[in-house]
Amino acid sequence: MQAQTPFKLEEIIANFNLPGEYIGYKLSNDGHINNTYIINFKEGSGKTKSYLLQLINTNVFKNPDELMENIVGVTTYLRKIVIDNGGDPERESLNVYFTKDNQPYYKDADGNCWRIYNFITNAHSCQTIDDPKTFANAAKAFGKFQCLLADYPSETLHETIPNFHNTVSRFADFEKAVENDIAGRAAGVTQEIDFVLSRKDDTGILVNMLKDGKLPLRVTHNDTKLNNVMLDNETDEGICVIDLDTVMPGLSLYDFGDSIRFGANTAAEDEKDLSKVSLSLPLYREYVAGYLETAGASLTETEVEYLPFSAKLMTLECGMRFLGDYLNGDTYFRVAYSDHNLDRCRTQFKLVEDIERKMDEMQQITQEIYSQIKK
Ligand code: ADP
Ligand code: GN1
Ligand code: MG
Repeated sequence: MQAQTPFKLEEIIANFNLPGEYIGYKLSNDGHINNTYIINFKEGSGKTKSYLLQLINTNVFKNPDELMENIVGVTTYLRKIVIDNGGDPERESLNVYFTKDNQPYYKDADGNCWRIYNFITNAHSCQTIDDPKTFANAAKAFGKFQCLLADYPSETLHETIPNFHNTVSRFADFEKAVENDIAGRAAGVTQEIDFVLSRKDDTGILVNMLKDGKLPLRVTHNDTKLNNVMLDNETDEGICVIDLDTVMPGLSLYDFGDSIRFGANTAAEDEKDLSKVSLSLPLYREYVAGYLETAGASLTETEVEYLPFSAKLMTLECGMRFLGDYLNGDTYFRVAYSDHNLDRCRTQFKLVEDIERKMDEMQQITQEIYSQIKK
């Protein structure tokens, strides 16, 4: 049965130039931000063809014109590379479908902004890792993505969310959320708040290194969750990196760290039983190997040295964001129940503690793999 939607999708879709007859949709809301629908069409040949329809979250992305300008630029650039390399652009790149008015998104009468992408066929995204090789495959895809965008004109990219991974400004936002205590929840979560406050010094480390020219600014994805890469159904290889809303200048360490945060956790991001949450060293190893295989040659030694720390920092940042949103009354991330953001922040903090314990081993694994690659 198809899930309920408050929107008249048929009317929205009619504003795009899609061949065939619209026959229905399926919700695909794995992400926490946009509303995603797989829409199906019956073509003249009788075959069914799917597209990906998304309601852009304009509470998060305040300027949809700039957002889509970035995405059209990046997808056009990547599509050309895929074609030049003899690949299949329908499966290996996201392509934006324009409206009948030649716009990259459609704004309905209520101001909702809708976009349509090609649907990546015979592929899936994962929430958790069953086979460790899958994680290495995701790593290769994200590493390759970063390399493909190495020469992208970064000055043309808009900052779709200002200071997205600026952990110093994230920390300041967090302090403000505690102080304002809009939802009246702060008194119930003092332990979690103290967890963040006691790690203030960590938040300036990468930001300062960037300022001091010790880390290079690159074009990065900035949201490298495992479910933001499509894996081939047969080979399990990472074929297309998706969710390009936050492609902006950033640090390679943001991308690496965020992947570890989500994919090397032995439990789900919102697991209530914290005894299940830990950093899997075998999965960490897989990711480092895959990532360095595709991106290693382009990284500086300092970037490699900070890979383990980035996993801790990105996990802390995400936990701080979940807790901040909980304090603000759940206005940013999609939640399924009232303490969802609180559960999410607790898993992140448990993971931070485990990463702190395992930092030496993570460093050792990283250097071991890096030295093999350098040979
Ligand atoms: P959000 O910004 O909310 O995270 P995503 O763009 O990541 O939204 O999309 C949510 C999910 O929808 C993805 O995790 C993936 O499973 C699926 N998806 C997104 N884009 C495509 C696509 N072009 N083809 C097939 N599946 C997709
Ligand atoms: C959001 O959209 P999604 O679910 O891929 C968020 C990320 C967080 C992540 C936590 C634009 O990612 O920054 O790390 O949730 N995206 C945005 O799961 O804020
Ligand atoms: Mg996503």
